[in-house]
Amino acid sequence: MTNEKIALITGATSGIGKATAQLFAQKGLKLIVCGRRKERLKELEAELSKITKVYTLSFDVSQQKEVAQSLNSLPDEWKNIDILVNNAGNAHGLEPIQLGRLSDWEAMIDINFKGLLYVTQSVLPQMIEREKGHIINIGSIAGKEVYPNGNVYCASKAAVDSLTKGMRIDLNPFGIRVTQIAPGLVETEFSLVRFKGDAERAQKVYEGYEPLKAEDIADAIWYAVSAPAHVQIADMVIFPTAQASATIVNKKN
Ligand code: NDP
Ligand code: 8X3
Repeated sequence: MTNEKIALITGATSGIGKATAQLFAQKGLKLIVCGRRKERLKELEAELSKITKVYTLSFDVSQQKEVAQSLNSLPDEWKNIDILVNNAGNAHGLEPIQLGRLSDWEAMIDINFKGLLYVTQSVLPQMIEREKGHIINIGSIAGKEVYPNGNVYCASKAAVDSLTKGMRIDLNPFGIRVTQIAPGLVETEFSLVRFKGDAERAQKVYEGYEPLKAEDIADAIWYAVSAPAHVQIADMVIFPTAQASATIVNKKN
């Protein structure tokens, strides 16, 4: 892969998105790294610009106007995005439906699903015009199996699962590849966000077994991105070895 390719990664300030940005930089891709936390974007830019060209964009994926304005503001030399990694997202809360908070539900629908659509809508026209491009949507095992108290998060990821299939069908005439990566348990800031900063509760999610690392998912994304042009990885489910389904994890304590 040449360093002419440009990848845009949402949610690059942490976890899977950050590890993907670091791997893509090592592989020589030019990077547009996105997230809301500007300080973290600056730190990432300082780190990665030693090895590749980096452009930072700070926006909230759930705000359609902000998304469109940010992406329209890209200088001409950054506009032709070859690889879009729709990664930004989180779970907010883990409660039975009758105890769920409206603000959490809206955050998950607006960020995980509508945000992915907003970013895709802004990036797609140039891919369609050039009849090339690759979109990677980060779904989840939660989008394929529902687990107790997962309700709205699972639904938001099931929406990503369906949307990925729909995008693949509609973009087929344009030679644009569409991939879903659906991880199981990955140790990132995910649980810290889900439990609203309760670090002790978040840590417990990853105890008693070896969870995936963000780098494991970055490797899978790279596999899909670097496959020959005639190969389209449609969907990849990735578990830690200790995990067998959304609800079965072989914990040793
Ligand atoms: P992290 O919490 O570590 O990272 C989430 C990223 O998303 C951050 O960079 C955050 O950046 C960004 N983000 C969140 N909300 C917004 C927003 N409104 N606008 C813009 N960016 C936003 O979690 P992960 O790395 O684990 O999560 C990445 C993706 O992987 C998510 O879609 C998640 O659902 C999915 N996933 C995670 C799994 C896991 O077990 N960890 C398993 C399966 C899927 P910032 O706060 O700076 O905006
Ligand atoms: C993240 C994995 O199982 O916590 O999507 O939903 S899980």
